[in-house]
Amino acid sequence: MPTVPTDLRQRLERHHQEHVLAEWDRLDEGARAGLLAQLQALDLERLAQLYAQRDKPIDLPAPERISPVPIVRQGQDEKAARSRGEEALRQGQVGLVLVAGGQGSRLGFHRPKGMFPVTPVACHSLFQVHAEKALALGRRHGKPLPFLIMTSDATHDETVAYFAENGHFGLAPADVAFFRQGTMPALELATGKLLVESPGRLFASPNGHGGTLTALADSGLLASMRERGVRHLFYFQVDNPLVKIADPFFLGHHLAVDAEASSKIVPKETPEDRVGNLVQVDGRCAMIEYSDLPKKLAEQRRPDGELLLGAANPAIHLFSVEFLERMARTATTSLPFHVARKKVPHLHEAEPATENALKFEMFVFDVLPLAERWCVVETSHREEFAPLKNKDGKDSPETCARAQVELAADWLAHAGVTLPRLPDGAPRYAVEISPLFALDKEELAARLPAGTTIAGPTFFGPERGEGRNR
Ligand code: UD2
Repeated sequence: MPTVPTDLRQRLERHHQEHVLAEWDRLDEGARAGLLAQLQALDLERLAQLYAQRDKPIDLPAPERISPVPIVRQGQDEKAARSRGEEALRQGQVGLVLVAGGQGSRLGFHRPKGMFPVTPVACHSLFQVHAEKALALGRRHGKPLPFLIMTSDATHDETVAYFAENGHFGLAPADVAFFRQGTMPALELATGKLLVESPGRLFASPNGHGGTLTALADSGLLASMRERGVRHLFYFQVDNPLVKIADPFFLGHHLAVDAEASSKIVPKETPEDRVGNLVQVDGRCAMIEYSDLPKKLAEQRRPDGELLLGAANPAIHLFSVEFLERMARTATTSLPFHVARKKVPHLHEAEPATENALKFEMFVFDVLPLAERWCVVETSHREEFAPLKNKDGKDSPETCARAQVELAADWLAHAGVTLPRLPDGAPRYAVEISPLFALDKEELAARLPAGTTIAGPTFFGPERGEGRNR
């Protein structure tokens, strides 16, 4: 039977955490081994520090150090950027990193969020949309893109099984890799004590999307990307079906300045938008969460009426592999943990009425100021950002489906096809364009059969290479 090493017991006592061993004598061999592994991975010093600083406001730079980021506008150097990006895709220099460790709890969907049926006609899942874009992009440039999917303990097994059951949506299984992010324990808000989920098991939750850095390196995937000749990784979130995966225009601008980290932004609509703000601090790119941006700064406007700090974060980035390697070596010590107060049910409190715990997460955008060279490229909500977050209202399945139909309507209009509308302006029928039918409006225009009209809910899918009324 495993025993508790003396030095571990002493460390726990020194940090007043010995209660985690209360059930030790009643645990079987497997449970003891599991608990020991959890305890040995803990950095009790750092947890104590995080608890001590729980009320400390985030260290914001003085307002005079914060300025707008320079932005590459849509269409800027379009042709040159696009062809540079396409060349990198043809050379197989680009890989994809999808972060899918979060669960759809705000959405009321108790499976990996990527499995949510998001598309307006065929009800394809977020995972299918992303995978088919990757497939189509690889086919277009004659080089498959490695597709790396970050999962968490909560989403891993189901995600892996889902891809396998669906034949990896046409991708070669060897091009798809799943890697699991790390976890962080939670502390009791009132006492700073580690929370115990069940006898022999600490409560732990995913360590935030900042965990991508160490998880990519620890899984060996970063090294295998380098061996494969991949030099840049396109990073995106699972919840946005509109994302233009490895957009050649974005890639081209990133490559033109030999950037280590690049980000897309969308114009902020109001000062109160609940999105991160991309800003410049001392000449470096940085993100300030909406909750941390002082109201006065958030409300400042330029002479033309636009918000001065109006660059919102749709969470779309490009990172050079070299930069990620450097970050992975230093990230665990240089990335801050963000603290959130949450209700966490645990062994001694099954249904907390109020926030009873502190959870800690790292955020991937905290690496942005560490990039020596960077660029920021503009996109729009309409073309590229319709995140699925909530059950109802803003960013819900309904708004997300509508955004997909509106984008399809724009592409159809480009091809000379009008989507009929109701008197209030809403589309009369839902329309969906599979990435395997067309990846962009130019491809749609080239593929649409002459005389196409929309007379019912319509899915332009890959099956017969033509639109199909449903
Ligand atoms: C994020 C950004 C916000 C805004 C918005 C755009 C943060 C803190 N804020 O808000 O500034 O740009 O996105 O949509 O990120 N994930 C993991 N592991 C984790 C936590 C999250 O993989 O431990 C993934 C999750 O599956 C999702 C993404 O990261 O794909 C974003 O997570 P979120 O929905 O919690 O982010 P949100 O809406 O707070």
